[in-house]
Amino acid sequence: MAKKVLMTGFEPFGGDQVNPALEAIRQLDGKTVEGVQIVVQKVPTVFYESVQTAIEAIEHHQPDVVICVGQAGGRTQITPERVAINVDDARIPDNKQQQPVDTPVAAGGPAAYWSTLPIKSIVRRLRDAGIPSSVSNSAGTFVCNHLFYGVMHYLDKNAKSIPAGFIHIPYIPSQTVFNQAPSLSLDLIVKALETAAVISANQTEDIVDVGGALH
Ligand code: PCA
Repeated sequence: MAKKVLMTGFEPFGGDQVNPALEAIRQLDGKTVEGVQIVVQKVPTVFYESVQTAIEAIEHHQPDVVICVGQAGGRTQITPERVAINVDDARIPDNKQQQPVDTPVAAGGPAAYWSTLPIKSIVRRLRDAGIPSSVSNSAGTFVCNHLFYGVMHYLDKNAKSIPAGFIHIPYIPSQTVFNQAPSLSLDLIVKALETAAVISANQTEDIVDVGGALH
């Protein structure tokens, strides 16, 4: 049977009109690529509700892989995240005006969860395809990290040992017309996410490759 990959994408937030994560996953909805079926779910940029929406989508679709996608404005590359941490510390309010500071995502949960996606393989494959990519060692402390942690915690608590993780993507050009910030075209982002879905569905072991950063 074809492997199924669930991709989630956030609604726009912080005054932005679009979120490239949502724009990109919309283009992948229902697609089958190299025998891998992609299903998608829009999630609100809201603490807790985002996790609830993703959990409902996991229970509905019963995917083999979960990849959450969010915008990291200012980044220059496609960045699979290495780790989710158990803290919310919001620099700006979410889309429901919640702004938690120094509170755990899950009280009593472990400090962190590692991504279980083959992040080094994804980076290597994207680079081979000429797409800028590197591993990120922090998903921040806003709703993206919150969703990443919440999904990993849910999978752990429910003994669902499927690969899951988070990929941050840069702005698309339409968001940077009036401000000096890096962007990648939507086409390239879609290609990158499609590639990440296929690798994650087909590869259980990650490769060993240098992916560290000094800061
Ligand atoms: N990026 C934000 C939340 C939603 C999104 O796309 C973040 O990085 O936390």
